[in-house]
Amino acid sequence: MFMRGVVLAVGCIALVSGCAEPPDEPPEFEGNVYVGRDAEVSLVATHEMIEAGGITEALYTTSFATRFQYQGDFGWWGSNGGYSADAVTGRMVSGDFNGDGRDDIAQLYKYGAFSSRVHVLLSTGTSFQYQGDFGWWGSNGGYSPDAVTGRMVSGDFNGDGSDDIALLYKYDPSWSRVHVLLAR
Ligand SMILES: [Ca+2]
Ligand SMILES: [Ca+2]
Repeated sequence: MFMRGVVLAVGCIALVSGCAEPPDEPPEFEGNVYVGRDAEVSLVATHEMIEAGGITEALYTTSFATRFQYQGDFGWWGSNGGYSADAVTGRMVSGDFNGDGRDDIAQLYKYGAFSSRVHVLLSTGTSFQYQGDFGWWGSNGGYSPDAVTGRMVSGDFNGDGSDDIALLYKYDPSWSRVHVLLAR
């Protein structure tokens, strides 16, 4: 009871001393602004003051991208034989699957009607590194890759910092389930 009384008294003093009054000047901007989870946008405050209609405002410049730069025909990864692009049509997603801040690629590769594996291409920032035919997950029987074509997405569904995969699996025209592959 004594502690509660002290807290109430401090609160009253703060109100009497004018805590509710607006500050004379707006707080000065300092530091960085973060957009999304891993994109750091450096705001360069020029403090170039412009006046319009009697209102003075600070002018800011940003470093947002406005174009794409082609990285060459060789690409960041490829296969000259043995890897069918048709086998992953509609089952290719991007996400930061190893949580290093760079988005990667995952492809559910169809080996047969009920045989598939999730191949992963980890980004180094300048190329993709194929993580092998065995992939990060797969099924040799009972799981139809065709049942999730066009219904595969990625996101950090459990909030641990690594993106995961969700697949809406069609069992029949009126029965489906969202299957989840958590990145470990
Ligand atoms: Ca990554
Ligand atoms: Ca996750």
